[in-house]
Amino acid sequence: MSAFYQQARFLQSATTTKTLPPEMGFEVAFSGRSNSGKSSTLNRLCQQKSLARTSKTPGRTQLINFFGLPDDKFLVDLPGYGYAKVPNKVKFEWQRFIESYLRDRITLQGLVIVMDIRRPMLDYDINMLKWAEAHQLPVHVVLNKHDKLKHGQAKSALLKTKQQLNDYSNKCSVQMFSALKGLGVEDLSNHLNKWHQPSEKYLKTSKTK
Ligand SMILES: Nc1nc2c(ncn2[C@@H]2O[C@H](COP(=O)(O)OP(=O)(O)OP(=O)(O)O)[C@@H](O)[C@H]2O)c(=O)[nH]1
Ligand SMILES: [Mg+2]
Repeated sequence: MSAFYQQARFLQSATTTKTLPPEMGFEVAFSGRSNSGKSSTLNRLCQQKSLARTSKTPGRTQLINFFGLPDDKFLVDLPGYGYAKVPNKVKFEWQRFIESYLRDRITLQGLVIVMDIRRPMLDYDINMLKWAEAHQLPVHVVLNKHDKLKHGQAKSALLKTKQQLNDYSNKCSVQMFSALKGLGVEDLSNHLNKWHQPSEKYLKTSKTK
């Protein structure tokens, strides 16, 4: 179990570009459909029950939440798209804000897309993957709620998703996970460790700044 991620602490929330923390170090963002278990995955990774707020009500995370780790490393919990009970105008504003964060944030090293293993690769997930491919941002897909399926079904969901990810030209990987049972934490932390290092994109951009 990685003791490194247990040191995560809530840093700040952002609702607009102006309230984002300064760009420094390396960060990894967790995205995915509402209710897929992004916040639960973060909590399990960091072995803290209530680091990120989770809820049975989809749309609970309505802000971009930043969590700090030692050595200027960060984890970011993004709001899920889709279900939030807010007016369309507000939804549109969030969407623009999240898109600008994903597009412009030079410290962003990779995107974790959390999916419910029973319903992986839905429209929104595909849009995120296409977007990440267009920006050549590495993606790690976490098939969460593994505990909800029998082993054989989970295995075939993993294989199918792996095949689908071959269609994308950016670096994509996939694993099974259960935030509830704590399965797959080691794989996830090993993967994130690779991303918490300077990427070519970061080195190029920081040279031109
Ligand atoms: N069975 C099972 N339930 C899970 C698992 N992970 C999360 N859940 C449940 O799924 C629901 C949503 O979890 P959250 O972590 O709040 O999901 P989220 O993706 O952060 O949701 P938003 O912030 O609304 O976008 C909660 O009721 C969790 O308890 C898991 O691995 N297994
Ligand atoms: Mg959440």
